[in-house]
Formats: sequence, structure tokens, C-alpha cells
Amino acid sequence: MLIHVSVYEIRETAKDYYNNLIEVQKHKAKEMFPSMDLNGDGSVSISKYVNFLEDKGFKSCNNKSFFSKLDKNGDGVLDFDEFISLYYLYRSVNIGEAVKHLRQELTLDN
Ligand SMILES: [Ca+2]
Repeated sequence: MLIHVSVYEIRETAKDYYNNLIEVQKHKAKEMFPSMDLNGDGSVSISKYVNFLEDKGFKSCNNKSFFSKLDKNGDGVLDFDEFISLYYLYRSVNIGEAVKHLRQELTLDN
């Protein structure tokens, strides 16, 4: 059975996921954001994003297309809200599946 997961659905799921986290886990998410936001300007640029994911071994999603998908308002950086989607994918046991679906969607877009 093929379940198509759009970026929109991932964002919505990620939001619910985050809202349902206990405080300790929310704190962890808030701690992870500055680890990507190295100059502390409150946002994550494409280069910070790519370096971070490469560092963590996520080679399949450290590219500009994937970044653009997460960058909801299209301003070229990820703010904390947009970062939540990435955090969700990062924490999800189904990250492999999610990435596969996103890649399919990227292919369709092109
Ligand atoms: Ca943005």
C-alpha cells in the first residue's frame, strides 16, 4: 500500500507532534535549533542546514530542494516554526519513509 505524504501533511503532523511533546522534549527541540543556528540570528540558512544534516549523516535530505520544501514562507531561511518539521522528521522512526515520500513529491514537482 502506497501512502502519499505531502509536505503539508508533514508540517501539520509535526505541529501536532510538537504541541503534544512534554516540556522536557520541547526543551530538547529548542536546544537543537541553536545548534543549527550557529550565529544566533534566529534562523537557519541553507548552508547551516546542509552542514548540520551532513554532520548527522542525513545525506538524502541535505539539498536545496528539500530545504525549500521546509521553508514555508520562502524567505530562504528556516525559523523555529519551520524547523519543527525538520525536528519531527529527525525524531521520527519513519524518517526513511518520510524522506522517500518527499523525494517522490519532489520528482513530481520537477
Ligand atoms: Ca522561512
